[in-house]
Amino acid sequence: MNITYTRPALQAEIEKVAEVAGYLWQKGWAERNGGNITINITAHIDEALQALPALTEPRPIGKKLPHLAGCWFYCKGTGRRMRDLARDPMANGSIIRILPGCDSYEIVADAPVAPTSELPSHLAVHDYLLAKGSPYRASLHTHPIELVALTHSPKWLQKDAATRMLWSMIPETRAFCPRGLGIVPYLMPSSVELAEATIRTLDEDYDVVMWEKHGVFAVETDILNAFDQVDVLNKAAQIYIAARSMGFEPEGMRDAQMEELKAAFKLPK
Ligand code: 2HA
Ligand code: ZN
Repeated sequence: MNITYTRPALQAEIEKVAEVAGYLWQKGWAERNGGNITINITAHIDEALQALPALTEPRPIGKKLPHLAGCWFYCKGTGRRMRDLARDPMANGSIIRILPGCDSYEIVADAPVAPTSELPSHLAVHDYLLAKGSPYRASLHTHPIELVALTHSPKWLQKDAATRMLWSMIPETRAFCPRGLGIVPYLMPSSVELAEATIRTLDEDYDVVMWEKHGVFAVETDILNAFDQVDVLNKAAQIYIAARSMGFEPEGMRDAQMEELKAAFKLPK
């Protein structure tokens, strides 16, 4: 029995995961088992869930994350495909709870699907978000084609070079991704170094971080909003590439137009 069925708020969060997983697949951003989703669902955990026995023995996280005391997460399963999550998120992911001590977890529902190999990095990001009092509860890693393509040129790896170009392609980009695109130079996937660099870059006040020649990592209040930020940024990259394919360098919005937008939307940067 799927434990979310009788809990509309929790069910709604899981349905958002399925919806976004479908978009990632349709966009070609989620080949094979590419990408990850983790959601902090602690706010939706009731006493009956608290009392559920674990499906597995405690498993080590690999680090101590003190702000995750009492937290629960939905996590994509390791090796699972986004296109399968889209059909059945609870068969291709699982609900885990962090155990007292904050350095281990157990799988509680619906089936003992082992969480993503990126779990320590995702949990470290959630720990960081809670520590700073952020309302963000969703984290998304995916491989958006045009954004990844940009990172193959050193030009777009300079701090905020891609941000300024992307913002200037279409006004919505700055309005809806007001913190722009942080950059993390290439690091080994799943490494501690990559997790640490991601947190450092989020802390420089970005919601979306670009991993050179790999993909993006986005955080937001929920998974739909995390997806939207990446979608808006990637759309701007597509416009840039479309202009280049037509044989010219796009002009971009003028500085005065960008400043006008910043004032009108009261944007942070
Ligand atoms: O887990 O994309 O970088 C699948 C990935 C890891
Ligand atoms: Zn990846």
